[in-house]
Amino acid sequence: CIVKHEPQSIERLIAAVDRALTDGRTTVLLVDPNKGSRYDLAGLLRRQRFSVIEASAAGEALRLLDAGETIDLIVTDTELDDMSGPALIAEIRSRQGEEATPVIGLSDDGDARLAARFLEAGGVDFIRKPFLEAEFSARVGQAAAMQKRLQALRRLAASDYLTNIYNRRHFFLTGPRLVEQCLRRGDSTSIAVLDIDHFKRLNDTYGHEIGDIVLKHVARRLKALVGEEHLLARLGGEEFGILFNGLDARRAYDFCERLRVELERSKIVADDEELTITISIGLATIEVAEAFDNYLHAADQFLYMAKHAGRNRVMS
Ligand code: GH3
Ligand code: MG
Ligand code: MG
Ligand code: MG
Repeated sequence: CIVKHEPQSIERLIAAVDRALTDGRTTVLLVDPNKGSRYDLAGLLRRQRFSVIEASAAGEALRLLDAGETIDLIVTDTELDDMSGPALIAEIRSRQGEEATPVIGLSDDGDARLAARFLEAGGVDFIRKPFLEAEFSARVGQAAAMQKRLQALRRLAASDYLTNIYNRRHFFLTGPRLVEQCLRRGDSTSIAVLDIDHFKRLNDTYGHEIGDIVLKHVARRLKALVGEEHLLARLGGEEFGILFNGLDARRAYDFCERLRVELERSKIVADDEELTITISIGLATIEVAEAFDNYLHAADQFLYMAKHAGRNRVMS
């Protein structure tokens, strides 16, 4: 395969970061047991055009995080009734791991060692009360901008540059965790490997650029059909992977069969050509915990069988 995308991919990279930086508002979770001070701080944050969610204690803050609220940054008083600032950070980190939401601490306590303790625990900044509004806004603004940049880079690291769906790296990083979750709740699950039939012939006939358009089309259709519930990625070349979030063998098979038929029917317009493609799918069901590679290997073997049986079919 000839790689022709280098200059374009750098532009895409910059554009994606820019988009992420301007896209959507930043949501701040404000934790303060004191109603009056919470009201003032929320006012300051809203003036900075942040969306603000309020909590009066650490427990409430953790519940909001557990509930999956979108929270980009946490601003917390470090003397909460139910937990210290450093303890709250430790709790957040144990739940969210490396990608934990950044936390800024606030305190009116005179103890000079507090800032060091808070920052050592993993806080990104510490602001002593009373503070100048301009300084508060500048510090919070900077932390929020940094977090947005980090989120944009994480998104980029997880996405395939041609098709914009998840890449192989993301599939292998998050797949094992999803399998573990499924098995822990007592569900079996399935993994599918999809491969476009005779794609080399399509490239040879219409050219690599048209091949790319077809790949993007297939990825877009798959994304629309698979949705957010299951994990879809481009594994490489003209090959895609789906890890089903707890679909058993029967339901996964029906799902794959539907994908196959949808793609077979789908008309792809590229330049003046109207093209159609077919895909072959290998599907393996996961019932017991094993190395993630083994699941993929099993699905690959079924894919191989599907190809040999004449392509444009699902084998499991
Ligand atoms: P089969 O039905 O057995 O899967 O045959 P195939 O031709 O699809 O499979 P093969 O593995 O022989 O060829 C895959 C082709 O995919 C070869 C390669 O040039 C092409 N390819 C891989 N990545 C890209 C890409 O990013 N863009 C384009 N246009 N083609 C690509
Ligand atoms: Mg206080
Ligand atoms: Mg192929
Ligand atoms: Mg292939």
